[in-house]
Parts: sequence; C-alpha cells; structure tokens
Amino acid sequence: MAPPQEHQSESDSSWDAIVVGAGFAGLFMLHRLRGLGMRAVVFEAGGGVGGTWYWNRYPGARCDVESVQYSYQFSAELQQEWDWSEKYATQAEILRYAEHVADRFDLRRDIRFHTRVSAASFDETARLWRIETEDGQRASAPFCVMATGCLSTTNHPRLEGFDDFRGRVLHTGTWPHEPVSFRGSRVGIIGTGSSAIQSIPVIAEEADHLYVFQRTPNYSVPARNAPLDVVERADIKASYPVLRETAARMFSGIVFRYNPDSALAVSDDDRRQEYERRWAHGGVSFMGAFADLLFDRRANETAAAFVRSKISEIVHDPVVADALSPTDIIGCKRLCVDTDYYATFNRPNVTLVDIRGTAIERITPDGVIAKGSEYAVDTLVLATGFDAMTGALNRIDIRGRDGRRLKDKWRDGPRAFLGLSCAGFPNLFTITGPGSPSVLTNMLPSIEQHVEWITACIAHLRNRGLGCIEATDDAEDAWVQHVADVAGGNLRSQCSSWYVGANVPGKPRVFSPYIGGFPQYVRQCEDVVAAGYRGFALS
Ligand code: N01
Repeated sequence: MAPPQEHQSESDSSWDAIVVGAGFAGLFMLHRLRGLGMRAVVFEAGGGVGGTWYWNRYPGARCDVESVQYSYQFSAELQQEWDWSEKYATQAEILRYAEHVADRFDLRRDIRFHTRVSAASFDETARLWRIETEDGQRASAPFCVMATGCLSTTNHPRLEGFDDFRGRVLHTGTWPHEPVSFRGSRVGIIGTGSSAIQSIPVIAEEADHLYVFQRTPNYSVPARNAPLDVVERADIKASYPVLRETAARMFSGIVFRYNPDSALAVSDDDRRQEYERRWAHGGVSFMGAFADLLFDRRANETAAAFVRSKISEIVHDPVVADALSPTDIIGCKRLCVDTDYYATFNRPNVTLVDIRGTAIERITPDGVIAKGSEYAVDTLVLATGFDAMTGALNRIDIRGRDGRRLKDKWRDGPRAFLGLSCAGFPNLFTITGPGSPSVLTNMLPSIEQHVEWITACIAHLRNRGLGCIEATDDAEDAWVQHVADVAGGNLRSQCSSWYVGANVPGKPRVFSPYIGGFPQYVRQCEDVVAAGYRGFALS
C-alpha cells in the first residue's frame, strides 16, 4: 500500500478524488483512496467525524446492532486494539471509536470540517467534478464519492403555529453538543420511532412531565443490553475472523440465529416458546424466529400478537396498553429495540397522547394542541426521523452530463445501478446509495463492501489508463426493476415507512433499499466486475 501523500495547503483545490461526508463511509473511503496513492479530500458539514454518531446525541442513543458487529473489519489491528464496553454501545462510545479510527489512520488532516457541500457538477470538457461549498470554497477532482449517509437529513414536520412556540425545540437527529437538562421541565415528544423509543425512558427519568405524541404505535423488543466483561472481550477478539466470515453469509450481514422453519408449521406452544426465548435474549434477532415472518402475513401476525401480549403484560393501564399496541405488520417499519420503553408508560409523570387517526392540530406559544386539548410544555422534542436515502443527496445540487440534475432524474424515485452509480453521472459514486442493501443490513460491512468496490474500480481504471466510468441506462433500468421486484415479494414494502418515503410529504413512494440480502447483493457486484464491469461504460 502506498504511503499517504503530503498534505495539501488550504488554497489547493484540485484533487484526485473528493469525498463528501466523514462518517464511517467517508473515513474508510479516504483511507482507501490514500492507499491507491491518490490525493483525496473530505468535506464534512459537522465539526467532527462520525456522521450519524456525531449528530444523534439524544439521551439513550445507542446502536441496536451489537457493537462487535457494528464495527470495521478492514484492519485486524484495529479490531484487536479496540475494546467495546457494552453489548450495544452508546452513541458516545461509537463516536469515540470513529474518532479513534480518524486518529489512528491519520485521517483528519485531509478532512475539511464545518464545510457543507452545496453543489457538485460534472465538467464534461475537463472531465472533472467541480464542487462548491456553502461557504464559497471550490474544489475539483476526476472522482467524487458521496458518503452522505442514509439517515442524515432530518425530517421536520410542518406544524401550524410552530414558529410561535416560546419554549425550547430539539430534534433527535441534530441534538445539541452541550448537556441538555430536563429537570423541572414539561416535555413533549413527537414521534415513536427508534429515536423516540430510546430517548423516552431516559427523558422520563428527569422531566417533571413527559407527553408522548404518538401517531402510529411501533413494535419494540427489549435490548437486554449488558456490559462486556474481560473474558467476553477476549473471546470476541479471538473469534473475529469467524464472526466476520459468518456475517458475510447472513441475509442481513449480522450474525444471529435464524430459524429456517415456518411459523405456521409448528404448534402454538413451540411457537410461543421460540418467541419467549428471543424476547429473553433481546435485540433484532427476534425477527429471525421463523423464516416466513416477513413473507407471509399470517406468520407475521403470530409474532405481532406475541409482542402485543407482552405490551399488555408490561403496561398496567389497559387503555394505554391498547393504544401502544400496533396492529400492522411487525418488522414492516423497522423493528425498534428498547430498554424499558413500555414500562415507562407506568410512570405517573408520563402521558401517552394517542393521536392515531388524527394529527397534531397546532403548536401554540405554550404547548401542543392535539385531540382538542392543549398540553403545556417547556421543551418540544422532535423525534420525527429523516428524509431517508435520498434526502442528503437531493439537498446537494448535483449535475451530471448536459447539466442534468440528479434531483430531476430522481423526481419519481431514485434510480441507480447497484446503488453505487447513476447513468449520466460519470465517476460519481454513492456509498450505500438507494438500490443497495444499506439500511436493511449491518451498515458497517455494507459500507466497507462499497468502499472496497469503488476502490477496486478506480484502481482498474487507472491501471488501464481509463478516465471514466458510468452506469449505462439499460443496466440502471434493469437494476431499478430488480430492486422493485424483490421488494414486491416482501411484506416490508407494504406499510407507510421511511423505507418507501411515506414519512416525507410529497416524496414518491418507492422502496429505496435493496431487500435481496447482503450475500446476494455482493455476488451481483462481484459478477459485474468479473464480467469486465458489465453494465458500465468505460472510456
Ligand atoms: O425516525 P422514524 P427515527 N406528527 O421515521 C412520527 C435508525 N435509528 O429517528 O409512524 C406526528 O422511525 C412518526 O409517526 P408515523 C433506524 O433505522 C437507529 O426514530 O409516521 N408524528 C414516527 O413515529 C430508524 O428506523 C437507531 O405515523 C410524526 C416518528 O415521528 C431510523 O433511524 C436509533 C409526524 C419518526 O420515526 C429512523 O428512526 C435511532 C407528525 N407530523 C434511529 N412526523 C438504533 O440503532 C413524523 N412523526 C437504535
């Protein structure tokens, strides 16, 4: 591997590659580009590395994929030297890990922090991507890699009267860096997705009163988080190669026990026992209880009914338990993982405001009006999620050949080949872009696979004296159709989730991630390469 190149001065604006975003994708991309001997720069809107884990500092934030799996595998040394303290690491620990990686691989010197990219356009004559930032910087490079994240543009619902609110407003996805106290405060939280379900139990412990405005109840399973002791950590380190190899063969890229049986082929007792075991174990492996949970509505309903029975066991007030109980497909929206979420509604200082079938009527200077009543609050927490998959890319004015805007190309939904590249946008790569498994898998291995693919692709071009690679229209059309076909056979495509863009008013309803599974996706990426970059035009 070639040593990193000399650091460029601030005034230099011409690079071999530009990367947008310094989350886990951008950090590893920079490392690999340097490995090719390329001069690369990263533009990052935040003041530090870590992406999602830099911004989402809300109380209770953790990753619900086990830390030992939600971590890089490209460096055996990194794996061996880093100790995870808990089964599910906190946001703060994951951020420390990202910072450690940045320092360990000396990445920061090529990252421009507090620099948001506003435009990227392809200059066909010079065959360069020309980048502009919000603060007026310009840079150019033959290659541009968007490492902008799948859940990085926050969704702010337009609520009448919002600007008149006199209290404090916080969004889980852009949480302040300084400590936030809820002591003595009446808090209203809007939303009951993963971010809300993690933060509600923690906020409830501190706030005078917490009002939870719930439009749609969500299924959640207990995390059963626990510290990792010295012996467990040593075992993990000794078994990393096997763990990673096994994970690569799993549908989700995460190692857990999948039961190949149908939920409908076993007795009621056996089925219940399987769910009980998974509930006791905790985590997203609950959905691995039976093979057909995401393919057969009747099978799915057995798991849904089990979780509802748990909610009514945990929540004392039957009216509240009923309001917290979802009736739709479990796992259709992303399954939530919690610590004491349902039990929090037994606290006297927590009120569930069930706005199912209605909407928040308006925000007043002093609170929230819903279902005809005003709830006075000092702090409003928006746990209202993200403009997922396409939000961060569409926010940048990206223009390809003939000045065509990516946003226009994607007007009826995202179109990309393998989620990596778009026809009409030569030498532009997207890491975990729409049409790739990304959010339906363990993000870290999915990121690494994309970075390795892009790195090998650029090396291929350079080795052959080629300057350009671009997905063909035909390959892109076929891939978009394949992504839709696979989604059509899965229950996950049926509900109004952020996977289909339903949470953002006006967004076209398209199932964005690829739901064919991680191994199947990787095979297709490898086949494309083995066939001489089939589906791409190289020049
Ligand atoms: O966002 P969400 P999130 N009025 O979109 C509600 C990942 N993640 O930030 O369902 C009232 O899931 C909305 O209601 P509804 C994970 O992939 C991972 O929680 O649309 N309510 C919903 O309840 C996750 O799936 C981790 O009816 C409104 C909520 O806001 C993804 O990020 C932790 C509303 C938004 O839920 C997003 O999770 C956190 C309105 N106008 C996040 N608008 C872990 O790894 C929206 N809502 C643990």
